[in-house]
Amino acid sequence: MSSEPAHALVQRMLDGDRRALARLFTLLEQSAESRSEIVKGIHPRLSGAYVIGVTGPPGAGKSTIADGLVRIFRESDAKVGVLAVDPSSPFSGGAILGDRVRMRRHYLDRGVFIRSLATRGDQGGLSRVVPAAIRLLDAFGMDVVIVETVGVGQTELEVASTADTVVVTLVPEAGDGVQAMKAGLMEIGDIFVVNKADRPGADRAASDIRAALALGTPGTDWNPPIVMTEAHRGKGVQELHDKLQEHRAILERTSGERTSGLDERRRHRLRREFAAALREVVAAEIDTMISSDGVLSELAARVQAGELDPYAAAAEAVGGGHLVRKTAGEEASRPPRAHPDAD
Ligand SMILES: Nc1nc2c(ncn2[C@@H]2O[C@H](COP(=O)(O)OP(=O)(O)OP(=O)(O)O)[C@@H](O)[C@H]2O)c(=O)[nH]1
Ligand SMILES: [Mg+2]
Repeated sequence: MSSEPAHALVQRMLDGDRRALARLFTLLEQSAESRSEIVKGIHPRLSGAYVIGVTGPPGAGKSTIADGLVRIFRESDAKVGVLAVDPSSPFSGGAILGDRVRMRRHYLDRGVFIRSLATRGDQGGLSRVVPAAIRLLDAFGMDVVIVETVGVGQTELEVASTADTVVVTLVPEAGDGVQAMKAGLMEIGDIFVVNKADRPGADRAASDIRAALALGTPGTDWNPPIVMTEAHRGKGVQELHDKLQEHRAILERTSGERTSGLDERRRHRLRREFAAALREVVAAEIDTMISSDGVLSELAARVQAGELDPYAAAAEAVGGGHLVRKTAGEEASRPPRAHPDAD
């Protein structure tokens, strides 16, 4: 049963089977092959779920906020998927347990699906797995997908910034705002949250954020709002939800011939997804070609013999068009290429 093929699982998932959905997530994380098969299989069933990114420093309350948002979205019957990327940050080791406790509350609710993705240490993992996971939840019928990522590191920021609406969560602790600026969080936020507003310094944090935002040059008709929350008590989360809806409405607005901001963001996301898929496919192709007879293994041998440095060899492989695996027929019918060193 564990070896049920991906396409069969996809069929069951599309019929609403949650266990099939869970299995598909495991496959997505496991291999590039099944990832491509799954993404292909669900493609006709995508319906453009709204993607909300929740990012910020470790322990800021992102999961608590996501949980509060789920509750509010469910009141209007919207189906919600949550992806928690690397929830077990070393800074708040209790998070996994916390996530599990919260998860239990939504466990019997068929309109909610929460999944943790472990991609830590795998630089490309995030950009490959997260978009595919969003697609999976979309195909399952989720109206909204919340993606929680820790706002540290370039890859995390890039993943977060491809959401339709990005919520940056900060806390009143001294210096947090400055760190956020350094980490590049100020640039990607559509909505800022000062969580743990029950702690001293919340107003100060909000005015720091306001000041930092004023330095930027957004040049749009959206002025990122700052929402104060005490997420552990559910306070302020409704206001955050309302701001999310407002931002979405503005993004969906089109004026004249101009494409909507939403289309623009999604095009950006699709281009990134394409680039990630391409890198994945090309990398696999290189591994195949280099370990079988052909120009790449010859170049590898020359590097091994010290005749060429690895970069010169790579440049020759690309420049010579050797990354295209040719069939026997093609090889025969093409005129021989001039050797790049010939002149
Ligand atoms: N005092 C206070 N504590 C809060 C508030 N919101 C969340 N917490 C607590 O802060 C801790 C961390 O919350 P999480 O929601 O797990 O934070 P997170 O940002 O998801 O953490 P990581 O995923 O590990 O980065 C938990 O113990 C929460 O109960 C708040 O508004 N005030
Ligand atoms: Mg968390």
